[in-house]
Amino acid sequence: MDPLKKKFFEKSQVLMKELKALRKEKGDVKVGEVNLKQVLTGMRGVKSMVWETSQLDPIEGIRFRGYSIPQLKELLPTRKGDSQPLPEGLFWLMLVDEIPSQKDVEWLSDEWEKRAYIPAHTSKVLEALPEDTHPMTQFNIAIMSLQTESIFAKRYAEGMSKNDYWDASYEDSMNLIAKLPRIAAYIYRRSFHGGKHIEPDTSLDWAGNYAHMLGIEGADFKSLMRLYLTIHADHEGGNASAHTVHLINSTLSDVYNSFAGGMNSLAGPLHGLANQEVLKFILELIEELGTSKPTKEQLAAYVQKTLDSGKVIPGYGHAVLRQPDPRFIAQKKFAEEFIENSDHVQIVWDLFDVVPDILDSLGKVANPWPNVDAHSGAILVHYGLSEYQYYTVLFGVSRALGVLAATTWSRALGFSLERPKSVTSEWIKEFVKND
Ligand code: FCX
Repeated sequence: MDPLKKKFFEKSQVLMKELKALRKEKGDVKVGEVNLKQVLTGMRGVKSMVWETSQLDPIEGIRFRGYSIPQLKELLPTRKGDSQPLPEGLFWLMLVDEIPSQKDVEWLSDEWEKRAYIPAHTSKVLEALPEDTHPMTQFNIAIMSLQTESIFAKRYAEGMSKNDYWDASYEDSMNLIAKLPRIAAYIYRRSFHGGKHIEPDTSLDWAGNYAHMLGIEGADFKSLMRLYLTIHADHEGGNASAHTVHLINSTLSDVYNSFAGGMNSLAGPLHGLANQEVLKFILELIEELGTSKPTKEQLAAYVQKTLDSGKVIPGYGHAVLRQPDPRFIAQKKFAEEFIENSDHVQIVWDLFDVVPDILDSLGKVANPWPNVDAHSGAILVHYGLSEYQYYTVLFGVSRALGVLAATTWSRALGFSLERPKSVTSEWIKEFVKND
């Protein structure tokens, strides 16, 4: 058994027994109440699932196994000569709740490299699609085509014991994570660079190699990708993509089916597609205002006009957060350190000064602050990755780390098929009649 899997097995066995006992002894303890507003507005705040890998606080933002993003930047191993954390380290932490050593992350980089093989039919499936198919659609189709490789599905068909679900799920998760940068880079090169693909550099780490295969060279972009793929990895279990993965996987559908479903959630503009929408918004405002150096007054008027036309301001607001997103702040810090004289970055910073007051003035927006998607596009454009239709794929590659670590836990802990209760509006009217 590999060292990560062994650690996971030992830890998950202990927790599985604890949770079993808790369910038996304290199963009737109430963990919260649900009001009608929560039923009518997307179940906000209803505690209804266990997600080991991270937890979101409205004010502090995300904590991965208790560590904030600034703490992770200090604690997680980096590649020699680089300042940004390696996503391998975050995956290790999320899976086994331990900060890994340098040797551990090097082992994981090598392990993913060994598992990165893409079957020939995946490129054939992609090549059958029109080149202008949205990259997220291609990403999903490619993931689904990889389902032929599922160890879980194969072993289930052979009669696998439920005690082994976690094992097959771990293997599928490791394999899928290993393959994602290759299929994601393939999609980028086929969509935007005439299918001129770039061979992987196996001496690089997972994120560095992805940056290389995208065709954007330079140490700073590799550094950015390490940070990007770390900070987008997980946002507890209730967000739409994570929850979709959790729901699908609860049916014992394998990791490939589950992750593809999650990516379909991420492809929505209120969720992961917001990163493409933000850059589109910035490019359109530059076009309409006729300048790439608009004043804050011009920006404010443009934002107001966007709201008046019944649209949202992409990259602002959040279902849980009530402060500027620490993932936005981490990207801002990166831009301050690495990028000089970018009009796009300056617009992002000026919007940060202008948008919250305007959203607040509407009197209905729960969180007027920027989220993770408000910043990424402007930095990517600086390094030459300007095709914004691709941005959500980057988010998706990263999101695999969190949701697949969490899914491995779900199978080890033996979580049940998810099945909440729905009601009709007729039932609601009747229920509240005498209140
Ligand atoms: N611009 C304009 N209006 C906004 C807004 C924004 N950025 N954010 C919220 N509102 C509006 C809502 O549309 C809603 O209006 P309504 O009552 O007329 O329907 C009202 O404010 C209350 O919504 P609120 O409770 O604040 O927010 P929700 O929890 O319902 O929705 C999202 C949260 C993120 C969906 C919302 O803020 C939004 O649409 N933001 C823009 C899209 C975006 O950036 N999404 C990315 C989010 C995230 F980071 C990610 O998943 O990647």
